[in-house]
Amino acid sequence: MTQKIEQAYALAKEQYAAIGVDTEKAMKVLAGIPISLHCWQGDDVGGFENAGSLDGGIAATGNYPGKASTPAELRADLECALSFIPGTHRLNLHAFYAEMNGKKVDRNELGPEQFQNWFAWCKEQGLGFDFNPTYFSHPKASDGLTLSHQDEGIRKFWVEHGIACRKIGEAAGKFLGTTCMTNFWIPDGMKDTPVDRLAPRKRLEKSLDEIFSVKIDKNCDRDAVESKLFGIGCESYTVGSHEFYLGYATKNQIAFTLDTGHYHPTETITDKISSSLMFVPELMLHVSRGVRWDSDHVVTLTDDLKAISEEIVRNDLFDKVHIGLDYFDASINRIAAWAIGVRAMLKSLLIALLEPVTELKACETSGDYTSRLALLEEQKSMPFAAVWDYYCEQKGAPVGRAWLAAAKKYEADVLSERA
Ligand SMILES: [Mn+2]
Repeated sequence: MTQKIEQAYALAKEQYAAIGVDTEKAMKVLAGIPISLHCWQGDDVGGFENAGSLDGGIAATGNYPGKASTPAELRADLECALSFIPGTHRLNLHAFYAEMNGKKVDRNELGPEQFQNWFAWCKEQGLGFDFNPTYFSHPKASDGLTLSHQDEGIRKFWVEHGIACRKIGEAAGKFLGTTCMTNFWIPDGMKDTPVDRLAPRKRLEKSLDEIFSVKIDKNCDRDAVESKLFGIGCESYTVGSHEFYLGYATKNQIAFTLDTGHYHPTETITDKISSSLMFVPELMLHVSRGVRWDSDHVVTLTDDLKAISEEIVRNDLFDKVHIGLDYFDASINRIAAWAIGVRAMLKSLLIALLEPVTELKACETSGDYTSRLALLEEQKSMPFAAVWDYYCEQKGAPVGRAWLAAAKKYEADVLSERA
């Protein structure tokens, strides 16, 4: 521990103690919050099926050299990113990152055997495992419809994929001893105004009912459903809209996923956290940063991000809110993209954990909105960075900008050697 970091922390600790905030406790809570690290930032949502280009209304822009193209490369890159991130976290994997070992296994036939290397790697790295069925970049999804498809054969195929994925999640949860969150997002929608908005939604409900009717161990795997506003090529209608899935999750008491990029450009998810949790048992967050649209920019320490963390911390929702990231920027070093996003997420949580919540709530309860506003404003210039640096140092993660030089070195030594 360098002396300067210790001295800065000691001063910050005193300053926070003076307003009734325990920095040691804040760091202890932070260390217990895992962030689910999305594998798909590492290869621009490519997957390992070599099925062709990315579709499903999502797009990664940029062509930065050195992206991972094998499971071994992706895991090595994740290990590099994780070395820049303090704490113990989770892997969020999509089904099309399966390892076939020379066999041809279609998505409806996937099983835990195609994910053994991922499971073992998570165990070795001390990571939890979250999972996602992949309802895009596949010939049977080429017309933009999957679980809501009018063709019974195609719909059934995707139902089978969903069931297979829940079993994979269950196997992962059992193997790793930590519950897997399996998140369902489908791209289904239409480019132009549909005549019948109802029938596809009825088919989607039927498909989900069929998928979730298969019994799995809830201690090992739990289901989450993710809504969306629109995608590229399906601007006019999305079958799995916000209202559809909030209703479905409420009716069936499963987790609801809030993706920060899946709402209107001026709409944030902050206020949806407490209101959804009135009626659904838990939430999965897909934290992203949309710029003008669902552009999936790297998460940074914005006011929006801080507001999300404040909601979680002020209401003590650590057991009910699962935090995952969901973005993909192909225009910069992909490992740096992970490090920047996860570090920003953790910083926002720490900032929230360093708030004098009891005092702020007392101001509000007593109607002293002057003090509420004044204290929130003063809070912004408290020395959270000294606590963050100390936390990183304690956890053996790089302090401040130090990680960037290590990322550049990995780029020069490893990424630049890739075809
Ligand atoms: Mn998402």
